[in-house]
Amino acid sequence: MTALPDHPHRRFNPLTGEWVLVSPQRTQRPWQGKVESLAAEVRPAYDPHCYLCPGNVRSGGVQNPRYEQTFVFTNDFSAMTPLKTHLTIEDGDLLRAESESGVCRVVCFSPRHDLTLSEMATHEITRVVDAWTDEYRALADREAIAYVQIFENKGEIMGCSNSHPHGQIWAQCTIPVIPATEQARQQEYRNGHASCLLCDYAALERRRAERLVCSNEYFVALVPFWAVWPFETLLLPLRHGSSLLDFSGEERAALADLLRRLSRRYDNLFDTSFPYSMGIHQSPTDTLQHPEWHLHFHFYPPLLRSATVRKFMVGYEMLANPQRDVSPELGAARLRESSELPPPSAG
Ligand code: H2U
Ligand code: ZN
Repeated sequence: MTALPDHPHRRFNPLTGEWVLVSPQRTQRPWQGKVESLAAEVRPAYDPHCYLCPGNVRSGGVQNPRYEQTFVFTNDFSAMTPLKTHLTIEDGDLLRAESESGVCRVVCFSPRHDLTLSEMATHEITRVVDAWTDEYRALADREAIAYVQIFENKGEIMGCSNSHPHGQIWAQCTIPVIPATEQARQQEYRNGHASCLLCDYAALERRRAERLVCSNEYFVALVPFWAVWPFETLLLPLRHGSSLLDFSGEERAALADLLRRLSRRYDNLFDTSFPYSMGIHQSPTDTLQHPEWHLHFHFYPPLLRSATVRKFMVGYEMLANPQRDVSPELGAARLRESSELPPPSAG
């Protein structure tokens, strides 16, 4: 492959089949727009008003146990609920709707109100990975669940409603749009190449080493060639596995190690508790086998050039396709330079 262009070009995302416009010459444009306020608040280890802290009463009236590690409960305001009656509306090809059923869970990462994943010890993050694995297994066993989406919204600007370290799980009876697209692309690649898309991609990125951020014996974090968000990363296992269930305890501990190291790099990049939405893509839990699926995590952080300037998906991006200024290679270099030491803000 020839050198990457330093003029406007578009890049292909093989996981979604979509394109992103890259405009590397545009990073110097002046910014007089919105400036985010991410002032570090001082948080107590226990907050009597937090609905996720141990022993507190949630807004629905249920009391949390005095949990000491991770704690998982069914969301009191679930976006999907178990099915009562299935309804379908079909008025020709233009008006279509159907019931969607599911289960929503909340995963408290730690009893400590003042921590984030980056400030937790590896063995504590391993418990979070184990909780995700147990939840995935239990939900997969339910007949009515075809897909389990595990995710975390971190920081107010990503819509997180509470600063207690937590994530969510939405499990449902159909495969939602983005995983379904990734599934079709992975299947198509497997049919055409007799190999796995993300196994091949991880090997290629390790050879080229332009977009790697950090790695260990079992997992690698990199900025994908087709990244849309300024400091977007993809974290994936080096060996093939379709879901968390395919990985051993030792591998899950290695995953926790890399999650901690990557999130510390994020915090140190702009010296702030770095906001993002992250989530796990893995095999659907329908009745089929899914050898085409390669487990991976997407991190989508909105910050653009400092703790106070964020990316907005507006204008051309709402109407045409995503666009970025900072090249993925530059994003990866910045994350590589960022330290893995505990962030100075860590309490
Ligand atoms: P977010 O901060 O990512 O929105 O997650 C918090 C979730 O916690 C949210 O989905 C749930 C909300 O419905 N929740 C409860 O289940 N019980 C409560 O008492 C408050 C919030
Ligand atoms: Zn709390």
